Amino acid sequence: MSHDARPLSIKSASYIEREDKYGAHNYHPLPVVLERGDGVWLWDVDGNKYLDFLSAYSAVNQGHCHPRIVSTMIRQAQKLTLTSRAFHSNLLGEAEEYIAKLFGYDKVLLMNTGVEGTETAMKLARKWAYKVKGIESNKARILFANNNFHGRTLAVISASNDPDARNDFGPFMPGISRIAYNNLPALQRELESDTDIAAFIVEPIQGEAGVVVPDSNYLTGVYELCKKHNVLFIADEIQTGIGRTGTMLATDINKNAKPDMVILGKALSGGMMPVSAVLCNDNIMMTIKAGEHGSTFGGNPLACAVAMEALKVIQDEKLAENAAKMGQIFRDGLNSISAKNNLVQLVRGRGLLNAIVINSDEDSDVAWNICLAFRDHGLLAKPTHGNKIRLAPPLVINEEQIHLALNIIEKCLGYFRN
Ligand code: IF1
Repeated sequence: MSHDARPLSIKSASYIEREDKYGAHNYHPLPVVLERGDGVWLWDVDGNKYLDFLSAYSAVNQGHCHPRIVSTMIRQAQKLTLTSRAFHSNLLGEAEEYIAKLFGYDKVLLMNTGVEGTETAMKLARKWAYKVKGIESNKARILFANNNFHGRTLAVISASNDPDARNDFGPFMPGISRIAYNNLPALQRELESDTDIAAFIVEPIQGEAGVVVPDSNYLTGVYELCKKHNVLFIADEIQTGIGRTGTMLATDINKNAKPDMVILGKALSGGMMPVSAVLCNDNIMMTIKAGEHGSTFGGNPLACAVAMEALKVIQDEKLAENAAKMGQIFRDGLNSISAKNNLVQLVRGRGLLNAIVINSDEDSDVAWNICLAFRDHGLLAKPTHGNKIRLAPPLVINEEQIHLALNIIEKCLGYFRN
């Protein structure tokens, strides 16, 4: 069976043609042209309304255009947006104190995009390796997990094993190793055999790999092995953080396994603008001296105001708690759909970071066609790595909207039953 996807309207097609003609072809978007967002809802240029089940890859956890964050942004934008760090500003210290105390670290280094957060974490790890751990200069190695995603700069794709992320972008950065994810013996072997390892950078749940949730003891094991071998445990919470998985940070659920360093991004600004942050204690953060790292927009007053409000919204509206509750209802619903339709091979996730694995080859277009059917029934999602469909709505979603989404998902999967 299949679903005859709705043809593009002339209006939508004209927007897409313009992008094709004047823009780089570095994405393959689902054919839908959006122009308005509010909470869990998106509208396209033809007025069609959709439940957003991607949340800009977990950057709009607070919902699209949250009124408190929008008004904070407008107010600050009319006052002072950017000074550069050549001077102090009245908001930087306030934001740094708020964020550092909220997550329980001595200090924070504010940057812009998520990948700048990853790069900053790598530079801090190397500085710490040479200045504190005492690794020989230029010998420090950083460990990553297979099937990781930490961004798209040349240093960070040097850690990737995804051909699409790496092909024809070489040569790559040295000083990087990779091990199997969710495999403590592999980590132990690497740490025992290579004494030049500065850090292990890992996602608490692998997003791009298709929402891969590790065993419940994995991150605690990572913490213990890194502690034993004097290696920094760095958690990339850019996608899993800020309430997405049902706790403020995904690593919060592992008691007594607090990472040495945490990287935040995406929903740190509620989807308003790029804001990223690296959190760690003084023994690591103070290894970078004045003039050794930074960026024009890093820690700008507008970002400081927006980030503080975005974090207050998550707490005031108890969005992490809602993610845990709605996520459980959602997974229960997906599992009951899976029991009736063998097209859904697997349901996995935590909080409102979930995915279904479709019973098809990775290179088949079934998942894509299912997402086209979702679109035609008022829900937006996109496949990741072929046969997995990530389902991650804003954390403001309510139970009625969860059931609406489940009805759409069940109906559309029914068109493609094996
Ligand atoms: C794209 C997905 C991809 C991230 C983690 C760092 C970054 C990301 C765990 C970098 C960014 C985005 C990037 C976007 C699609 C999306 C993504 F995993 F979320 F689905 F690509 F894998 N760490 N993830 O998820 O943050 O520099 O983008 O602000 O590049 O297509 P960024």
